[in-house]
Amino acid sequence: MFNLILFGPPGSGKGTQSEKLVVKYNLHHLSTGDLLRSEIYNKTALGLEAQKLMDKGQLVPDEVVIAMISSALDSHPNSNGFLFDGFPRTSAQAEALDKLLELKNAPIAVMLALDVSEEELVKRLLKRGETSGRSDDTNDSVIRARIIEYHKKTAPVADHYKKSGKVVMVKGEGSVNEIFNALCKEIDKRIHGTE
Ligand code: B4P
Repeated sequence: MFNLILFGPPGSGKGTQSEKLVVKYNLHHLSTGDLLRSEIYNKTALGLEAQKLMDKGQLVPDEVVIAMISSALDSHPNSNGFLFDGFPRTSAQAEALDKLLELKNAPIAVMLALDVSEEELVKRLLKRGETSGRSDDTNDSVIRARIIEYHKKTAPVADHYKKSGKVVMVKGEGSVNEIFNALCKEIDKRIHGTE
């Protein structure tokens, strides 16, 4: 089982790259953002609560997303591996994930961290907001709040994995294919021992 985390600030391209990586490496895509948006779409109690926080650019409580990930892992016992997209986003989520994967004897192999400037992030998200219907993408101040939340609570997650030498920074600006190729190079090194 090959497990990896695609990491980076809001709008860095995690979702975009994940879609391509899961096809190439036959991994199961676990995006907490997508799982939460599906709860919102289905108007569940969890979705209604999550929407209030997401609309302010804030994170959803750890216990909610940890429970979602735990049940998603249980539903795919024979998976070839998981690509975690947008999770873990806090140190508590990282610790919980390590414990869940310990039970499967399949720790995180690598954290690939997309590096993108703040101006580019805001530009991308406002552009997506024009067509996505995502309420957290249409307002400049909500986007900035998400980036502040990222620096405060999410950036320390990389320190957690740096301790075990698992973090690789990848340039997240350029064409989608250029970035995809750079990510594949890092994955191939770990899967096949080649580039
Ligand atoms: P997420 O759904 O995780 O999404 P994101 O951070 O907004 O974006 P992502 O990095 O995936 O960017 P994308 O590829 O789409 O989070 C949304 C919210 O959910 C959070 O704010 C939080 O409230 C909540 N949440 C989620 N997970 C949580 C957790 N674990 N704990 C607590 N709360 C949680 O790309 C963005 C745009 O850029 C797209 O329009 C794309 O087309 C464009 N783009 C991508 N690559 C590009 C490139 N190379 N060049 C130009 N444009 C590019």
